Amino acid sequence: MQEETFYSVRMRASMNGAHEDGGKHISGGERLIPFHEMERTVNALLEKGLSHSRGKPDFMHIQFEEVHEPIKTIQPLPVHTNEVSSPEAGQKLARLLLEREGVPPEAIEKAYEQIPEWSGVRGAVLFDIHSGKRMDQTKAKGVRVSRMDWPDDNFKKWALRCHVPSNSRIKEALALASKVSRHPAAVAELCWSDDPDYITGYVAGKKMGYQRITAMKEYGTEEGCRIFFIDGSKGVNTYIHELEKQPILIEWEEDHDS
Ligand code: PML
Ligand code: MG
Repeated sequence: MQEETFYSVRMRASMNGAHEDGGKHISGGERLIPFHEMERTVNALLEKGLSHSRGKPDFMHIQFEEVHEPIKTIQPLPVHTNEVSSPEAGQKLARLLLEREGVPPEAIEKAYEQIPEWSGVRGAVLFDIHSGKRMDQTKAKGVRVSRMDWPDDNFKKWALRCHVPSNSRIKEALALASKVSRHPAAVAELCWSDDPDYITGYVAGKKMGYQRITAMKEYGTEEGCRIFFIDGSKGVNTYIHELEKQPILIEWEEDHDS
């Protein structure tokens, strides 16, 4: 039984005004922590938003709130890193992995046609693999997956064991992908960063785990992507509610790794 009270801490930073006033998205962050870590966490999120390769923000919002829902603890998805020689090779592999995870080729094609117009969406786009249509109504905001975290000491142990760089970007991306993939409506996720200095992305799903791909775009570009391919017949609204509200902590146990 969970004894300690946890808090969801969220940050978003933008330039040329707030997001809702058309400002450019710079950075966001989601944490789930006990109260004694509040000061350190708020400072870390402040630092994250202030020192960003997408630019210097002139708007930042940091908020915390007590979480009343019981926290679920889950394993991180298994990780594999695919080295590719170019973004073209990376994108080709990403399409193949999406198909292997169960996304029909026509749906992949339709989604890719719309990726350029979704590159400014701050959160995730939910895309139905049956109708080939976007399901969420969140426009430029996107769906913001929140209330998840991976305590650092456990993450560091995992990173050492799995030969993955121990940085917070990977920690946050894998925590998110692990949360996103567990719901019955989730089929696969496709993601690469909107940061100009980071080109590794991933495809994730229940069967294949978290498949990192070392080049998904050219350095210097600020067009990112986060699409959740979903089975639209399996309760999209409850899925969105879970993504936003269900508190999740990642805790790796060595025995779970095959
Ligand atoms: C992001 O920076 O917004 C997403 C990063 C995804 C890839 C992280 C990794 O596994 O290297
Ligand atoms: Mg970013």
